[in-house]
Amino acid sequence: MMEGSVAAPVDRPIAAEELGRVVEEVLAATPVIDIHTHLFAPEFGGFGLWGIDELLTYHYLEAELFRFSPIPPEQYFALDKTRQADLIWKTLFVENTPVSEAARGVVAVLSALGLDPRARTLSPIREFFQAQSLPAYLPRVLDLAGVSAVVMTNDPLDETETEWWNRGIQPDPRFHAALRLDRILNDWSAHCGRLAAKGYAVEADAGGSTLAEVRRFVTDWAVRMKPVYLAVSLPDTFRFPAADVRTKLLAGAILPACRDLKVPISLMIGVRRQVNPALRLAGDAAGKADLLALETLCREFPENRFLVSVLSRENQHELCVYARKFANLMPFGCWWFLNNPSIVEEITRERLEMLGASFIPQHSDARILEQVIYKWRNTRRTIGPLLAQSYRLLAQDGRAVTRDDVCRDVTRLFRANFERFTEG
Ligand code: HDL
Ligand code: ZN
Repeated sequence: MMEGSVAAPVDRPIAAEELGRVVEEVLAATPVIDIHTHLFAPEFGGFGLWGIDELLTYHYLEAELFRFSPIPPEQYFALDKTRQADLIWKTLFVENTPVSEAARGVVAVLSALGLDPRARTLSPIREFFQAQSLPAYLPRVLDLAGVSAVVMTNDPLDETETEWWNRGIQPDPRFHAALRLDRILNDWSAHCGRLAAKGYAVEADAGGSTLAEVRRFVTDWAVRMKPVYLAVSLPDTFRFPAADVRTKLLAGAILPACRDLKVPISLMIGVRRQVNPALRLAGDAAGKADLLALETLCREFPENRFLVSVLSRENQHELCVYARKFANLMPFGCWWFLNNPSIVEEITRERLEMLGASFIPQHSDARILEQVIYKWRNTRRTIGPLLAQSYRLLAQDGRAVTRDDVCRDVTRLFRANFERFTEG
């Protein structure tokens, strides 16, 4: 509760001039479910990234480094993590002003942890992180971010990750699995041999018993991971149906597996992978997709649920239109290059106008633990005024809202829509 504010009775209409404050209070008091991240539960050992060196070598900041520094990428990547972080700190935070979204995010994290974002060197900051112990530090970070649950990204064909699963680990209950299918759906020819080597009778052309065996592989991993959804990122060139293996596998194995498992599939559409391979993880870009594929999937597979994010700003409005046509389509997040206040504002306003509170506004996509602090602070700071403005317009049109209304809507947007869409 903000100092000096008196909580209005929950059923009293909120005066227009109080709306901003009440929405801000309710957002601050409502822990969110972060439905797509690259975080790992602490039980995955070193897989879970945290601390200043990881924060600074985030691929968003690496891309920005190469715009300011003449260092060739291959020379940068040859440095060790500490030297990489030192160079990024000096270049983006000391020699220049950290005004970009990703750079300002590191400043926000340091401030939230009581550290000096104007430090000339990283030594004092490193000392703080070296003094942290994850069991006590992780809940502190999630509390600072107002995050109660996190969905990971789990790849059943990543040998280092599967080693952890094969040890029978039980992830911290705040961390949920999402079974990621990129290698199967986007690069079948390179990975079908690995399924065959694991005893699944699959073929390069997806013929024979491939569809049943891919379904068995996914089901076997779902038993271990207990995923809240299956997921795949898809290129801007994605078409469905098409005369390709992806169509066969999606229609004949993955979507049936989702129906068996009673989970949605998350489609993240519009990524152009490795447009500049020299930048490694920072080398991906975005492209406008043809969402006719999504229209076909939602219509032809009414028993499946589609959790969808699109990477191109130009695809956002049509995603809203499709969400009005298909109740089995749940738009979510302002993904990756869209997660900037100017674009989050535009996307969220059109979603509120076209969908009411029936969508999932945001996910963090965090790769490093502390990023949830700034990504969720930004989300609350950007979306709060938009929600308040929707209520202001509603009041002007004759229906004031109460604190109860605000609590119900914020809970639906940041928790209940996801919980309902993913319940079996
Ligand atoms: O494919 C994805 O899940 C993307 O989110 C990529 O991981 C991307 O590199 C990313 O981290 N975006 O925020
Ligand atoms: Zn991601």
